[in-house]
Amino acid sequence: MPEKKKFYITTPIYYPSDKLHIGHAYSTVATDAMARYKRLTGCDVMFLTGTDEHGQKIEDKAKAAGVTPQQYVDNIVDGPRGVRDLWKLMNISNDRFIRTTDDYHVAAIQKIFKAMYDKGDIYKGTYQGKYCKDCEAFWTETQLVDGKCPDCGRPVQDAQEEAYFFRLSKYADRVQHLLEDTDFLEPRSRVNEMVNNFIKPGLEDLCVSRTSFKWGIPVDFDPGHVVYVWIDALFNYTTALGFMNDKYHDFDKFWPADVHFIGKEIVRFHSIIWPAMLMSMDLPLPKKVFGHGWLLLDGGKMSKSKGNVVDPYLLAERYGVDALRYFLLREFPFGTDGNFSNEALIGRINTDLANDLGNLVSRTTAMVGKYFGQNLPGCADADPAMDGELMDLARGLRDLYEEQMEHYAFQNALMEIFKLIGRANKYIDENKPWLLAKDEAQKPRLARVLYNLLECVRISAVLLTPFMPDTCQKIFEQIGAGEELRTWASAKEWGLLPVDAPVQKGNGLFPRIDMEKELKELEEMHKKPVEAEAPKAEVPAEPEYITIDEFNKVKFVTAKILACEAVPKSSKLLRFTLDCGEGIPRQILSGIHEYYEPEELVGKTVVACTNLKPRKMMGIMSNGMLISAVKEEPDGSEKLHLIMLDDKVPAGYGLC
Ligand code: ME8
Repeated sequence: MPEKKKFYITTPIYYPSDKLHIGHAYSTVATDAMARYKRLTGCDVMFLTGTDEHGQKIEDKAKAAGVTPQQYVDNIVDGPRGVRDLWKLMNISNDRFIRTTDDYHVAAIQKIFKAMYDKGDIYKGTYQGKYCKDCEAFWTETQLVDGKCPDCGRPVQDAQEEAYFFRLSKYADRVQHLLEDTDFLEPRSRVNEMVNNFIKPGLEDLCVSRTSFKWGIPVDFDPGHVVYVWIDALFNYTTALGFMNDKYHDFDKFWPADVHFIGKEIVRFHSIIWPAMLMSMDLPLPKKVFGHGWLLLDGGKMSKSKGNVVDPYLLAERYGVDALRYFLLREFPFGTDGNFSNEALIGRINTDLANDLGNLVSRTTAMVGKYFGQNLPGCADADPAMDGELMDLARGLRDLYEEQMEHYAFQNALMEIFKLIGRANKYIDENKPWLLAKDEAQKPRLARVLYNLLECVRISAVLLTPFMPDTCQKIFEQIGAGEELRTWASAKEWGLLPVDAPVQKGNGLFPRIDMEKELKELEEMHKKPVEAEAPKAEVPAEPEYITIDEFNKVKFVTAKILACEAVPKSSKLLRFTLDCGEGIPRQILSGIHEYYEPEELVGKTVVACTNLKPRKMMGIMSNGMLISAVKEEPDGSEKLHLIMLDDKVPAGYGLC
């Protein structure tokens, strides 16, 4: 068997500084469709996604929430309705998920940083410039737009600190050649922007460490510095395969990546900085970087801080995952921006999915059932005049689709499929099966018409699978197409469905939505804050702190056990006579008999709290409490160890 072609594709790794929105889902759904398409064509695919978890923004957010940065990101990544849940819901078929806080990645980044430093490509200097906290990006004066961050338009801060720099300038010529003379970066329109705005004015060396915050990967040979986000983030594409670590072992198999899908605002990092860093590490470059457009809301970028985000959970739960996946990739050309609106989404569901695809499947399967029961009988031969155009269209579809998919033109690929679906619906009207059914002599022709429709449905469904996996599964079940009729090869072959395949009409695939009513309901919902729609993921509650004065109120002293005996009639209590350095012995009762025999404790030095209010137990006064280490087991039982000190510690010392 010839070896399968490898295909390595990545999404950007997401900042878990807030819940993800539909713009994030756009990148991931596109990557998923591409990965599924490549698997369909027989490739050995590696699809990587993950989260980019370091940086000041996350440190700040965690602080505001009263939790550690690790707790903060853990909750957004793994908590309820977090990143992983969202990808599961959206049917994302990633093979791997990297978190930049994963130990193997952290250690690998330290090695990579050191290797670039040893090579002389990273050096120490002083950073002076402008910093955008939201984008975690440094800018020079000339790059600012109206004095503000050129990416997000927010104010920037002056920044000056000792920092490490990457010698980006050294690689300027090679990167320019890569961009101008190869098709490394797509769409092509982004090349000019990169060359004219960033390379031609002179590439400046890049600040790659920070000392002003702690939440990052420490530079292990210079404490106080943490690796600044882009080395940490970009090399995820290699560490997740096992580069500079032993966690995985498929770097040689999958690197270089076939394509990185990314949003347009991070094209600069991926098409200039990333290749330069790989050059520095003497690693092969990815074959392609594709910078897709943004989903806009009211003409502006979605962002949590603008409060104009759209919740993908809400949309998927309301309209179905496949409808949402289809809409995202059908409505907007992948390379350019598109305006998201509920009207457009509902419109697509009603026209393409309910009217065209849904109707074709339900009419065809219903007619087979109505006129023939579950199976077609033998069919008349195809009639070139009536059937030829439809059959040619179906036979030629896979090639047209492939051409578009190979260029990441999801919209066009879907349009090709829907041309066949539209043609098939028209074919029903032209052939009027309901009239054929009235004439017994026309039954073989009727069977042929329905068979042709089933084949169109089958071929369309094979090619739609990367976009709407669950729906296509249902379609295959309804038309009785087994696994071998769902393959890439089968999508080019007309006439593979057995004539007597068991056809079964199922439930409608996409119910029509009453646009007016739906828009009204959405409007009502949007009056509420966005968070109200989805239960807020639980951020661990802020710990209840006590002040130092409160702590100092508790008096702990070292105590020597002078005598110890069991309390009569109690299975738990032991009576201790203690030297607490007070001149006269102190009596304390403690419920630890099930853990210790009295005689083994005499002479030991322990810790007692001596200002706990005295209380009587079994009629005997207890003047304090002995301190133990206690652990509650999952079955409700406890493990307990009396805290014992070195016998050399004298009695009566306070603890601080
Ligand atoms: O940029 N429309 O993370 P991120 C389309 N951690 N795409 C959008 C979008 C929108 N409205 N909003 C966001 C980062 N995106 C870095 C990546 S990769 C080594 C490090 C896209 O969570 C955005 O363009 O801010 C980007 O590609 C992705 O979501 C992650 O954005």
